[in-house]
Amino acid sequence: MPRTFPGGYAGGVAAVWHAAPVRILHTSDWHLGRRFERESLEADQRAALEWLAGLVEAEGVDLVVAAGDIYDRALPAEEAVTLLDDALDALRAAGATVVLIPGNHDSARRLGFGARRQALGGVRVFADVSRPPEPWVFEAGGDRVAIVAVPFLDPLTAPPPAPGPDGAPRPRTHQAVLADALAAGRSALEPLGGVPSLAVAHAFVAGSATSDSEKLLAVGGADAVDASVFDGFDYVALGHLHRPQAVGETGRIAYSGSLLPYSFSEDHTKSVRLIDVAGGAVAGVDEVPIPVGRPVVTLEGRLGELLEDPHLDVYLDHWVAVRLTDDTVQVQPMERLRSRFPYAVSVRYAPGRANLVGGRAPEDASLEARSPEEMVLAFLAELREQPPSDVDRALVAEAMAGALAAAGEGAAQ
Ligand SMILES: [Mn+2]
Repeated sequence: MPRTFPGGYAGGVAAVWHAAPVRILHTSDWHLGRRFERESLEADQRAALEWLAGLVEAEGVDLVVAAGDIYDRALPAEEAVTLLDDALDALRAAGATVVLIPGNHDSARRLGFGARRQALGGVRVFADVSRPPEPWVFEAGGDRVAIVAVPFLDPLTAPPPAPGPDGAPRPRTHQAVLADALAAGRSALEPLGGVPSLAVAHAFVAGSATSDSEKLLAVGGADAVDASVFDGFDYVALGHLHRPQAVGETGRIAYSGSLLPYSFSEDHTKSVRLIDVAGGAVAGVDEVPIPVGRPVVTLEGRLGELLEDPHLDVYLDHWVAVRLTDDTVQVQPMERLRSRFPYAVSVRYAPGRANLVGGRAPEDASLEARSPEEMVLAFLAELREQPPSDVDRALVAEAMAGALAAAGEGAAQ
């Protein structure tokens, strides 16, 4: 019986593409070690990676390509390192070779530790940001594909871009350093004589749809690259944007999207891509939904309605963010919401409604008009999701007076 997955995918790809000699799985943005608000995602990430290894085995995947942001942080927690170690073992045991590149969240140096030894064990980590990429030819069942994997290049620390045609220096932008790296990869492909090529990169391609998870690359202008830098490659496996999407209409350049939803703006289905290379060309690309992980939802309404509306039962297993529209401050809203929605992790008052300090709308008090003391109290209230007590007020007043006195002394010196 074929292995079935929710979302309409019934494992039918193998039947259609049975003749395909090289099957590649494109994934990215695992962000191992990431928390959702303050909640651990370790169990969800482990489950998603186990599902991935199961898919590799069921679909006969030869090569898994993870296009950056493997870890969530340059200094990952021990649990995250264990998770990656276990995932790589599971993918290898399922029969795949693995390609990794660091993204902007990873430390290239740390992810690249032991890369030469890892390669002997079937895990290729392309993390050397100091020199142009060299194509690596992967072979399975008589078909070949040349991989040009470019680690995320920070324009400020990567080798400077080559001078322009007029000999003038080019600005240090992500566009320039990535274009140079890919151009080097492209010319190194030429002697291979028409082997199908796959580029791997971590970048924000202009015109793609973002979410709230990608702020570090300064999405929205300076760091965007033009899709033309990927000209000439048969498939481009991208990481960075968390929403699965193709760039342009052919599906040749695509983001697989992240492993799990990592922010409330990611209320779409997560997926991975299967790429088949056969007879010297890309023979097909398919999207496989990821049936693991908690979906996200933002609910807006009055606290009483949110606690009772039976239509909201479908969100009991979601990560829930709440925007309250009550006109008055509610008592312990988070605690009450959690009694119904166990995975509620964020509650705010909708703009223009009661805020948590004294029931005054935020618009009434612009930042300039508020005293430092009010700002600290508002911050405390938001952090703890309850109004400050008299003791809090007294402590803040005392601390402020002390700080102002100290600042006065400092200014006099
Ligand atoms: Mn990224």
